[in-house]
Amino acid sequence: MKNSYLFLTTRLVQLILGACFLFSSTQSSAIDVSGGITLSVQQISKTLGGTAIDFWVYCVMNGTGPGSCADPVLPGPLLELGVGAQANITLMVPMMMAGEPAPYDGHTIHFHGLDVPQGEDGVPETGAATNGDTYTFSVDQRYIGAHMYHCHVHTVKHLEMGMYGPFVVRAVDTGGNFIATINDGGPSYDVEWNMVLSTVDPRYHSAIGDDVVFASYTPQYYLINGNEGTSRTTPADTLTATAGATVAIRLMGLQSVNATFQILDDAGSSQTFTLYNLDGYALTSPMATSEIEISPGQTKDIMITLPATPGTLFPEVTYRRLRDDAPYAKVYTTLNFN
Ligand SMILES: [Cu+2]
Repeated sequence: MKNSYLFLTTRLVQLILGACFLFSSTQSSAIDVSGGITLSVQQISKTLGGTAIDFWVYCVMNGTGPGSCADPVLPGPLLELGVGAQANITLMVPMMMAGEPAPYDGHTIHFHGLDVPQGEDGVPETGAATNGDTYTFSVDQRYIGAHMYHCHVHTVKHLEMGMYGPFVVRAVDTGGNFIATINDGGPSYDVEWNMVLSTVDPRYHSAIGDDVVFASYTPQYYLINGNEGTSRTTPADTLTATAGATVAIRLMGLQSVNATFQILDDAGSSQTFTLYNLDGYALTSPMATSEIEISPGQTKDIMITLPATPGTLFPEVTYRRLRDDAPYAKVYTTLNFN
């Protein structure tokens, strides 16, 4: 009886989720890395605050070889992996970086927060190849939730150059199909929204080696999912869901400064949500709160139940200076429900 109820609930969630994804956020569609995926790195120019800045981004390699992708954007593609499945990811490095001594002249993928075998960890100092590699590993149910990946070659430089992206470990049913729960045995949600937090110090983009610039981080641009979002009318990202839906927001801290996350209504009052996972691990007791810190390198998974009547909420991130927590800037997003 319990099993058939669970099955029906799961099936219902899958159907609802399928429908909701039709009008979810601007984020590109997820890639299940158990199917085998070849990533590469491409240089792109992105205009922030009216200034063109070069980035190096992970992207899905197309047919013409390393360094050539169909749609290279910041951040890299959303990668996902079901519990029990094996990731099969190949990184093709287009060329070695001029001006950087070996082994700091190539790239890797480091799966931040996942305990993968050392040979799959993408760290040059422990022997990872930087001229291209294949990453195979699997994950258990402890990891269901938000993680992230980034390059581990001269990380201070390459992270800043945009070499990062979201990684989500999925719960699965007995058939291995993804199910939308926040963590192992946790509540199901209707819609998922991944938010990659990052910051940009343009000086880092032209410096190499041991340049003294790297000793002092001074960001000028503040992003969510690669966009600035400097006001409520120009949000970094927008999600549209159904009134009354439960929304999982997976926050991934790839910025290099402090950050505070809140969800406000039109009147500016902060809404209560529930924190479920910290760094991709389920909390023993989920915590109701209206404000959380996302430290550099940290992930947090939260859920909010939207009001039953149509409206708009405004999730926002305040970026703050590491040294004294002084606010730099807010980045706004919009959550519509109707
Ligand atoms: Cu790199």
